[in-house]
Amino acid sequence: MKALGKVDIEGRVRLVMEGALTARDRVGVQDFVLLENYNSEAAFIENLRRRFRENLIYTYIGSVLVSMNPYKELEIYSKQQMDRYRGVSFYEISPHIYALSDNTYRAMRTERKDQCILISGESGAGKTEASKKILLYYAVTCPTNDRMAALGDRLLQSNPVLEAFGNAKTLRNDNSSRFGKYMDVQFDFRGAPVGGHILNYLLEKSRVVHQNHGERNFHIFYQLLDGGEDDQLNTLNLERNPQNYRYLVKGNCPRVSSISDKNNWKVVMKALPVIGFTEEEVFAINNISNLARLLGVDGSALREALTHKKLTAKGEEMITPLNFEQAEAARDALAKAVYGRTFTWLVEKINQSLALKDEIYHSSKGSSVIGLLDIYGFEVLQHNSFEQFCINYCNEKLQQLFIELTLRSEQEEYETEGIAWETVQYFDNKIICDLIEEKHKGIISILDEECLRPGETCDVSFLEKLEDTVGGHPHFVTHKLANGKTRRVMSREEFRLLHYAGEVNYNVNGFLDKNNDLLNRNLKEVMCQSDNQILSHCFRREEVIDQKRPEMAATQFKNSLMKLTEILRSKEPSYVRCIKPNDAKQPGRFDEVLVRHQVKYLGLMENLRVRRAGFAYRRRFEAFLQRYKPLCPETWPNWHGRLADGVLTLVKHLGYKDEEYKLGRSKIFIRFPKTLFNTEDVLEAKKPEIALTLQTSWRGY
Ligand code: AD9
Ligand code: MG
Repeated sequence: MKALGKVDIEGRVRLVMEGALTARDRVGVQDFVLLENYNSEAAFIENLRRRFRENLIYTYIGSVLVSMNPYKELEIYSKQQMDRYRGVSFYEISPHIYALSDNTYRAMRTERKDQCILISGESGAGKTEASKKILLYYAVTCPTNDRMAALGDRLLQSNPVLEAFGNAKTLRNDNSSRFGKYMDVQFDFRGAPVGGHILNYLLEKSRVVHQNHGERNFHIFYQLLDGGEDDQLNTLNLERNPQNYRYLVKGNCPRVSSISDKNNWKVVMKALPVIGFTEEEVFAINNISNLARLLGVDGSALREALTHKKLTAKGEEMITPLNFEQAEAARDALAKAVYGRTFTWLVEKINQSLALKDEIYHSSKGSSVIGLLDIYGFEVLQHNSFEQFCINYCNEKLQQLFIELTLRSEQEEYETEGIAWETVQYFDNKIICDLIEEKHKGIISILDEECLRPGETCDVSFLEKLEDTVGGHPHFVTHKLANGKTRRVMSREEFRLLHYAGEVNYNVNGFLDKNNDLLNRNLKEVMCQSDNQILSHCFRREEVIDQKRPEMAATQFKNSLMKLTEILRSKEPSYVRCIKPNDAKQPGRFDEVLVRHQVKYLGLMENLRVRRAGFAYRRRFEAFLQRYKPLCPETWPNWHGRLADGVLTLVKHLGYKDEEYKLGRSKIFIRFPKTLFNTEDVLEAKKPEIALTLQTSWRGY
């Protein structure tokens, strides 16, 4: 393929691959709105496949970026590539995560409106990688001075630290995020990044004490054992082999070929001081990695607390011994609490380091924000539990927001342009969100009630309660209700939700405990006396004295999601929809069944239908004229009248029929891709005649 110098719409010379200009058939269309048959899922998937084969992993649906995980390093993320995308209009150049990053940034600067980028997709689809690329783009391309450069560094360095503590190897992804993350990057009036803030969502704490076969505990444990200095391990009384630890041995998977724990340990240890952790804090963090020992608390008090339960009944304290299982459960609860709270502390510390400094804050009036959401994707495992229930509920909420916002923005665009809106049929998943979250009647409320109800409650009584209350709901099924009607056999301990993304069976075992998330009071008492500075920060005396019950886990999560949707609603959204090509984590493999499933549940066909409601393609008058004016003697070389009149003269000359297009206030809307392709072909054919150095093509690559 030969590189040619081309002039783009803004008159700058760019390099374009010659072959790509004539390769629509080989590499598909770069925007799904240009598919002839936009209702055909097969055509959609074929387009994805062609592009994937050519390593073209990005494709648009209008302004939404669809990203395929290539499972290999592509040479498309260099500084030169970043420069290519700076200040360039979205559709004038091949689709890229940098184009979306740049576009969002420019929208923030010119419209002075807060932005957010929502990244979704199933586990292993490439969400975290995408969010890192966006952050890198801003860190490299935004204006900065020395002080700000340090901030960019801290933003980037927070990633390996959070990943060490919050990510783990799962069957689906060797580096799976086990927490949700929303990060705000704040920019000053000059467009320089000046601050950041992270909100974290529901860490999967149960992983600390249990891992499924082939999975691991959080990366940090293996990093410490593999990468820690001998002295360090001696002080902590640790040995290198992870298989010797109860909490690390369950998945029987101490090593992962794609991961170097030793190197990652070095990266984390380097990153911690950059983010502002003191030496003592770094040491204290290491201590926590050694959960079984060295909690910095009095040994006998801990033993007592782990084997006895303290209850207050009618104002009197009673101490009862625990049986073996109860004591094990108490130990696990303690480990989970310690890890979970340490993680929260870590995020707080990172936030302090990223916080907008006072003096910058006051000088940055009119500053704006870009928020980045990288949250765990929809999960269907062999056994789905409370964690999957929360994760999938979260995805359900985000899908609802996505549909609502894309529809709204389309309608608004039509309104602004003065073009009649044609109603689109789509599935509104609000009904499923309600089933889960509705006050008093939803699954979460019923779960809370069951946790609080005095007397004998258990997971099965929760299931029965569900059957009584939401049994008639069209998206809810259990063994009893199924009545032999379902295809898949269900056990008596499961309920099934018909999510927008597909059916998932949840096993109720452990739901009550996980929702309660309680730590015995005497364990809390011991912990708040810890002389480890992090733990004494995480376990406060007030908590022991205050008898009020904190909110249950699912309700806490529900409330934090409500807040998150409010934040997102207040900003201008952009979307990255990630797709995983195969389950084997291999490059070059395109598993059609798997891809089709994701296209379905990401609602991409729906998205395309909304985007195509009536019109395939729209373009601002000046851009349209600039590109096609050589095709009409009256508009060539320049049109001096009103832009709309120029466009009208041009399309009349080209023979557009009335039903093929509409003129809005500032844009032309074209109904069929064919019309546009024909015009492109005319332009191509006329090229030698008009002796024009062709502008960058928008199609086909
Ligand atoms: V999960 O819901 O946190 O389990 P993610 O975040 O969607 O999941 P992640 O970004 O971690 O997936 O990607 C999984 C792996 O795919 C990465 O570790 C890379 O090995 C690979 N990947 C993803 N995107 C790219 C890419 N753009 N280029 C190269 C990639 N490799
Ligand atoms: Mg991730």
